[in-house]
Order: sequence, then C-alpha cells, then structure tokens
Amino acid sequence: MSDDPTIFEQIVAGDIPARIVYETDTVAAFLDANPLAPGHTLVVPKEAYERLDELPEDVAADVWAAVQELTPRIESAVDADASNVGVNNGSAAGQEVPHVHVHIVPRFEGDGGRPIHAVAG
Ligand code: IU
Repeated sequence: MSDDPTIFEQIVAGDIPARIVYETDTVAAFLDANPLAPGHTLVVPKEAYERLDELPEDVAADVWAAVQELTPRIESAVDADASNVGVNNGSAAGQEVPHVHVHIVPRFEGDGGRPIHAVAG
C-alpha cells in the first residue's frame, strides 16, 4: 500500500484548497468540489482509512457525531428540505477517493433527484 497522502489528507493539511466547514482533532468536513447540490459536504476522518470497516470505533463515532451535527446545519444554511447521507464504500460502489468520506447532499422538494436506494438501479 502506498504511503502517499490521499487527496483528502492533503485538503485537511491545507495543501490543497477546499472550503473547510468543520474541524475537530479527528474529523474534518469540507464542501465537495463538484457538488451534486448547493451545500454538498464531505465528512472525513483526518487520518486515511479506505473502507468503513477499517475505521477504529472511536473515529467512526466521531465521524458520525459530525454527520449528525452538520446535517441540520447544512440543510438550514442552504434552505434545504432534506438530505441524502451516504458512503460509497469500495470502487464497485463508486468510491473514487480511497479515504472514507460521508456525503451530505442537501435535497429540495421537487428537485427531481433520486433517492439513495435508486442509485444502483
Ligand atoms: P466518491 O464517493 O469517492 O465517489 O466521492 C468523491 C467525491 O470527492 C466526489 O463527490 C468529488 O467531487 C469529491 N472531490 C472533492 O471534493 N475534491 C477533490 O479534490 C476530489 C474529489 I479528487
């Protein structure tokens, strides 16, 4: 396995610009560079783990706490009605960046987007 920092580690380190919206000792969140909707945010552990099952329990808890805290704040910030929250866990599921990240995608009544259970349909 390569020791090169992932793109998200580089974002967390400030080496690649991104709009960071949340940060603790273990977790960061930043706006997605190619947003599916206004406010599309990625929540990441600061340390790189490729798959969800590789996350230590305490880090997974910190990531989820951030998702819970941020989701209503993001919805409120962009005046969304709801959000899709999800992880592409592995390349066959569409994971492009090998560093666990939770997508928070704000949704709006009548926006025509698909529910998360339809993504593979
Ligand atoms: P995926 O779940 O691995 O498919 O999602 C990767 C996301 O990372 C995708 O939504 C990209 O737009 C986003 N992203 C980013 O925000 N900044 C980057 O420099 C890169 C990808 I590379």
